[in-house]
Amino acid sequence: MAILDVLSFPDERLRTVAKPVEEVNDEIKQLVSDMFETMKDENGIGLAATQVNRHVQVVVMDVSEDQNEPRVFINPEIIRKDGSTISEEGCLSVPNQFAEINRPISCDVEYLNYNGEKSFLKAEGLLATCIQHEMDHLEGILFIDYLSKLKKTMIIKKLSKQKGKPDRIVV
Ligand code: GNR
Ligand code: NI
Repeated sequence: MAILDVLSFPDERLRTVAKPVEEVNDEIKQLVSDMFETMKDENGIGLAATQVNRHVQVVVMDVSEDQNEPRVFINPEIIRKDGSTISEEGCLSVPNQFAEINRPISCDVEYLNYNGEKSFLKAEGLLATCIQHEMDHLEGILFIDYLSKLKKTMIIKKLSKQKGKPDRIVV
């Protein structure tokens, strides 16, 4: 078990597109276990492998109140999405910044589970929002990419103050 470093914006490695997992072997299982440990340590409800600089299609999540419903999604694909809802999102890679984001309210996901078996999930509400947020990471997309230029610039300014770095970031 190990706690991994989480990349934060504007790290370009967050823009990497993840590759599908070929086989759910011990190496992937180790990554899943380290990702759960990292997610809990950071008090997150989800984590994509991209965020820990591993560019494979692996997502871990636990959106339950008591943090006792761990979920693993390997090679997830959204096969249906419906409706729309606005909810507040945050991201461990964009620390302490939150914004209202519009996404489909429900979706169906096909994926491999921890045992490498083909699985299916009907998701709505927070579960649907979170799986879409995580799957975006696997494609190099961050929630702030959906914001207007003005809102994105505001968040970037706050982030650079927070780090005390005179980063000049062009959106
Ligand atoms: O911990 C997290 N909370 C959260 C809240 C609303 C919508 C999405 C999320 S995911 C985030 C953890 C994270 O950054 N996952 O990539
Ligand atoms: Ni995130």
